[in-house]
Amino acid sequence: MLTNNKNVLTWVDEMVALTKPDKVVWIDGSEEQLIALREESVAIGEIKKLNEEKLPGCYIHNTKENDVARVEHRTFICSQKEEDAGPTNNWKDPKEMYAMLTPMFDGVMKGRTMYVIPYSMGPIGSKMSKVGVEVTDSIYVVLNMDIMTRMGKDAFVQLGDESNDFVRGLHSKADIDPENRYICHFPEDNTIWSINSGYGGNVLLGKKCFALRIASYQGKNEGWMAEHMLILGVENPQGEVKYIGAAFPSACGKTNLAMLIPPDVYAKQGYKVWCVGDDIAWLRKGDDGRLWAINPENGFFGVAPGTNLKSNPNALHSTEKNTIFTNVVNNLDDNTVWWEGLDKNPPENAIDWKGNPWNGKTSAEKGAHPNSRFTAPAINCPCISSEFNNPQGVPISAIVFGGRRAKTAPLVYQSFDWTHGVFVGSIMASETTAAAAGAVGVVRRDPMAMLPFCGYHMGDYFAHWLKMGVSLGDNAPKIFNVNWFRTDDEGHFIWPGFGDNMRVLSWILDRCEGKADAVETAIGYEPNAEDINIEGLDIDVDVIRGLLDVDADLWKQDAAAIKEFYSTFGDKMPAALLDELAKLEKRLG
Ligand code: GTP
Ligand code: SPV
Ligand code: MN
Repeated sequence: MLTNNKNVLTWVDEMVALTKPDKVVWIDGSEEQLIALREESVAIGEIKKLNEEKLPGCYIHNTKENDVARVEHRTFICSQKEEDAGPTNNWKDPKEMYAMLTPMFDGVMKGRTMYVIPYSMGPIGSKMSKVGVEVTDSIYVVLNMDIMTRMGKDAFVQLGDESNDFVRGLHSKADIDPENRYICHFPEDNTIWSINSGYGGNVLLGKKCFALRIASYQGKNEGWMAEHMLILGVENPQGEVKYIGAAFPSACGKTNLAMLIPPDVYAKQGYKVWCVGDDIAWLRKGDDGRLWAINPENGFFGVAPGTNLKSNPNALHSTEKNTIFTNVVNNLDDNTVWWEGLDKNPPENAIDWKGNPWNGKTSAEKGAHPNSRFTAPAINCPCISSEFNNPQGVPISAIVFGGRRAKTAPLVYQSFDWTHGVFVGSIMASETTAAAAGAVGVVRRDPMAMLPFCGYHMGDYFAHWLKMGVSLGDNAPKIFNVNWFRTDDEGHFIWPGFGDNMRVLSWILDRCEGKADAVETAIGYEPNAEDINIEGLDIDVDVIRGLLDVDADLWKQDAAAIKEFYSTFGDKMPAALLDELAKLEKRLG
């Protein structure tokens, strides 16, 4: 036993009585224990060791073919009252859900080992951090949680011997049966139950389940925010660093933006970008009245396809050691990994993500799953921020929303004020991606990139955002919206994106400091096309003008769709946002 905390011990006893494992192993986080677990995981064929010279400490894992992404249709928020989950979540009465799941968990770990994983979301010793305990029958989960969280006995020190404030996570792979797969949250009980999956977002319970769904609910009650945001710092040539939090939906560019390398025109002046986090931010008003953010995670669970030395060298370097790859290609010639978009030289003698022989030169099928991922320690990242472990977090100057929009949304615009900024976040829409099961490329509303992750009624969530703005007052960050994904008539992306997104961040920070001009449009403040630095790019200012164009007809159609979307929230929809919509319609004419 690693703790004397009776609340933990009683709960673990209950979970053991329910799932009936042959053996219970408490995870202390020691290297010795991890070495033994990696060996065991290799021995049972769950993971395979990769080339120790080329990829030291790295492993590859394949999930079942039916188990490659989050499953939103099988994800539930089980609050006492249905209206507390709201219309954007699947809801079931907690009593009914426990009653349905209990027989499924009964004896599910017979013949297996239960691993008890204590972990901290956020730096050990930070007032903003919170503790979770996950019990699981998967070594893969233990090894991933080791990278993604502060795992082991320190987490119990963080919790203390008396506290009952920890998130109880129960996970079993069971039979990986997609028909009986459930990812269930009981926000009022600080509890998550997940069964019949082995895929990241469904089973690494510290991530989306705790750090967003449960934490967003806690944040509403405790006066802070849990958001689907990267955190980055931009250092100017004088050495001052300003921090930005940016919310984009899954597979829409958070990891890439968080680690961007400024283009030459900025680099040679001395600009640098530092990564604090790539997926989740916990934000709180500090003693100085500003908004401060920590990254609750300790690693990156990043999208592999498209990651290469040109698009995101920092992410690629992060995966060069102590990384777990899931659902990528295994190159058998040198026992390394490959995925679409890594380079133009796919291996010929390889195993694809389904575990079949694969020849990248002749096969018509993709070798890596579009949602294949790497789990890499944050400390591996060449541009990891010096503030990564700072218990205070970092002060946020700007909040940026964004999504994949082929047409409507311009490259960048700024909200008129906080309330309008909350409106801008609430009307976000994006094309769906492979990060969740279901159709890809369909435009859907995804407010603040939180549609699949908000653990309570989205109308109340909007109200919470508005309240935070009142509390922050003049110290509130400025709010912006970006779109890297506008396409031309042939469907090609117009904006170069990736490192060149620095050119847009630069305007954003200049606006925060009152150093850049703007034009008032119907949707918000936009840069003058000339104020986006295009030195070194092979596009001219007219292209920028086009990217900033606001098509009133498209926006009128969008306004109608927003009205319909808003109506689903009934009387929980804050009047201030309905008012913003009316004002937008008026400005559009
Ligand atoms: P999650 O981990 O699912 O939350 O995703 P994410 O938001 O971190 O997305 P990520 O940075 O992994 O990018 C997802 C995909 O978008 C990758 O295939 C990238 O190559 C692509 N992408 C990222 N940034 C840009 C950009 O600026 N322009 C274009 N065209 N594509 C981008
Ligand atoms: C996302 O889908 O937003 C991810 C990956 O970051 S997962 O952990 O599966 O949620
Ligand atoms: Mn994400």
